[in-house]
Formats: sequence, structure tokens, C-alpha cells
Amino acid sequence: MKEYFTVGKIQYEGPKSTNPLAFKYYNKDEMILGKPMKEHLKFAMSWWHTLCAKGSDQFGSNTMVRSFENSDPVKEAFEKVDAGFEFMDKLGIEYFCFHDRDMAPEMDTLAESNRVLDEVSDYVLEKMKGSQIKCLWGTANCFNHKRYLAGAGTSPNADVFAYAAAQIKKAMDITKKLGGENYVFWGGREGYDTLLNTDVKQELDHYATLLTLARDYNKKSGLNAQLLIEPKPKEPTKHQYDFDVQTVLGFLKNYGLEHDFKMNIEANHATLAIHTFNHELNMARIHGILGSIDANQGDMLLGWDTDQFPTNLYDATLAMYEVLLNGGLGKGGLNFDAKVRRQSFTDEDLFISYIAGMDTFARGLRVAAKLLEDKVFENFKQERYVSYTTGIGKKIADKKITLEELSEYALAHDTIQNTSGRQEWLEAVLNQYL
Ligand code: XLS
Ligand code: NI
Ligand code: NI
Repeated sequence: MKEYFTVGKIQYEGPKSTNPLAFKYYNKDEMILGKPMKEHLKFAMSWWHTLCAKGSDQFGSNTMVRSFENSDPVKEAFEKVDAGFEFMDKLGIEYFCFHDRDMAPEMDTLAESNRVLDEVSDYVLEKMKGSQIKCLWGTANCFNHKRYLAGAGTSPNADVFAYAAAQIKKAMDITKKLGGENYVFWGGREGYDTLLNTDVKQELDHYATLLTLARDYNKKSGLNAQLLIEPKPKEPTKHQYDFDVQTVLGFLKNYGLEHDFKMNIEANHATLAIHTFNHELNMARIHGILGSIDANQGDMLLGWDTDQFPTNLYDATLAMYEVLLNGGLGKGGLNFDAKVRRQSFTDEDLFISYIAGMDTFARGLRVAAKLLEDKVFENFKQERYVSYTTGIGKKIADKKITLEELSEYALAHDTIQNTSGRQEWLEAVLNQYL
């Protein structure tokens, strides 16, 4: 078989290695808190950024020429399967995530597009059978084509709604065929730019209808995947309906869908919402809806979704801390929804970027495990809220109190004594662990 990448299998060489094509921290079988690293870190390759992105941006055309390019888009789709499996195998990555339209191209009719997707995904399945590689999640691209200019489930045009539903049904069928453990809904263009032309109430109702139909089909079809919503506050629309975890949770509760969907948290989307990555993870975790992660990072000085490979140790540590507190990600994993920079146009850069991302999370995992073992923050927090364990505090915590009783208590105890939050000390301790 044709070999697409000249790079060989990537090995763990330890932190002292100077080999750019080796893991320094990701040592897949090393045991952390009783589990091998690779079970904590179910890394996934994103089909779109890895096999389809070619370095173009708003101001410039492609900078990358890949060995799997082909002038016939259908043939190229098959070549991408081979290249993708070679890439994952060489990196020791056991999962992939895909959109319908990055696995197979859009054809002249929907029926044709479906047929080609069937063929390419049959080939993916064949490749999976001879390997360890599994599907983490599938999704439908209902945002790229011009028909989706005003959204998919929230389009004012009912024919567009139907088309999106058809695409989602098909993408769910393909995800089932590939044994996908999750199915993702990122709200593409589900949002609006101006209220002068938008009936928000209607759009939200329709969006909920689409999600409800998909939820029902998940059962009916036997896919039974964990369904995930991926919040994002803006881009491409000004007001994306799935702004952040709390917004999505409110929406799901309004429509009685809160037990059917969990969250796929993307680091770059968190920061676009002016939240930290670990804020979003925490918010999902404490509500029991932390499903999976899109591991990437943004650039704080650029206001858009730059989808960079995650190399920020601090953020990765705090993220893994939330994951450990969650007892892991269950069916979810860490999908590198990240693309190499426009100037990093060589095939080798693709490998180096994944290595950088995997090493960052491996190191983050190690530090987070140690912090948790030593209960550094947990002990501090326990002490900080101690006033709720006895007396008036316990009554509040148990909701066995009235406003009148609280008023009487406060009249008798109006000299308040606070304790220090010691933020700087905690940050300094965290630095000692890093
Ligand atoms: C875009 C999203 C997208 C989803 C999958 O910003 O991150 O890539 O993860 O549709
Ligand atoms: Ni994403
Ligand atoms: Ni994104």
C-alpha cells in the first residue's frame, strides 16, 4: 500500500529527548491514578482539520500541498481514508471524529452525496476492522453550503430545515455503521445577526424540534450514541443560540431535553465566550453533563476561533483536573479540533502539532492527578465553606430556614468576620506543582 507520510511511528522518548518526532510526556501505558494514560486521554483525530484543511484563511489561499490530494474529489476522499489511518496508526491515536462532508464530498444531488458517503464510509469500516481505531463521534456539516446561509434548524426556509434533517439522519446512520460512541451537534449557523429580520422564538422552537427528532431517531435507529451539544458564543453568526454551557442548559430545560444531551466543550469556544476552559468544564461537570472535549486553544489577542493546537500547560492542567473530578469522560474523549498554522505547511508539522497537543495533555494529566491526590484545592475549599456545616449555615444548606429566622439571626450577629480567599497563595502552590 502507498505510504503517505515519510515520518515513522512516533515513540515515547521522555522529557530529555530533543527529537521533535517523539513524545516527551505522553507515555501511553504509564499508570496514573490506577489507569493507563491512554485511557484517561482518549485522543481523537479531527478528519476536517487534519485531512481537509490546507492552510487558507480569510485573506489567503492554500499553503499546504498534501500527498493525498487528487483532482477527483471522490478519489481524494478514499485517499484521505488511507492517509488518515496511517497518520493515526503512526501517532498511536485510537479515535477519529468526522463530519459527513469532510469524509465524502458534496455531490450534485442529496441522493448522490449519500451514495458516495456510503461508499467512502464502507471503506473506513473496512480499515477499522484491521486496526485498533474507533469512531469517537460523527456529525453533519449543516453550515458550509450556501443553502444554510440563514442556519439549518433555525432557517426561515422549511425546505432547508428538511434538508438539514436529512443530512443529520444520514450522518447518524453512518455514525452507527462505524460504531460511533457519540454524536455531536455544533450549532453551525444556528443564531442570528439582526433582530430586524429574525423571529427568535420561532427559531428556538424549530431548533428544539430538530434536536428532539434527532434524539428520537438516535433510539429508533439503534445508534444509541451519547448526544452532545457543542456551545459557542459567536462566529459565524453574531448571536449563536448555543452561547455557553449555562445558556444551552437553560434552553434544554425549556424544551424538556436536559436528560438527552450532554456537552462537548471546546477550549477556544470557552474563551470566545469570555470564560476560561475550566469554567466551562466545571459548569458542565457540576450539572452532570460533561460529555467530551474539543481540545484546542485560541489566541487571546485575536477575536475568533483560531483552533490552535493546545500547548498551554496551565489550561491543560486545570482542564484535566475537572476531567479527573468528573471521574473521567466516559464515552467521550479529547478530539483535536485544531489545525496547523498557515506557515506550518509541511507534513511533518502535522505530526509535530499532534505530539505537542498530546504531550501537553499528558503533562496536564500528571500534574492534575498529583494536585488531586494531595487534595490541595479540595482541602482549602472544604475549610472555606465550613460555616455551612453547623448552626445557621447547616439550616441554610438543608433549606430548613425562613427569611424571618435569617433576619432575626443577622440582627443578633451583625459583626461579620471573613477569612482570606488566599488566591495568590493558591496560584503559587499550583506553580509549584507545574
Ligand atoms: C466550529 C466547531 C466545529 C465542531 C464540529 O467552531 O468547533 O468544528 O466541533 O462541527
Ligand atoms: Ni469543535
Ligand atoms: Ni470551534
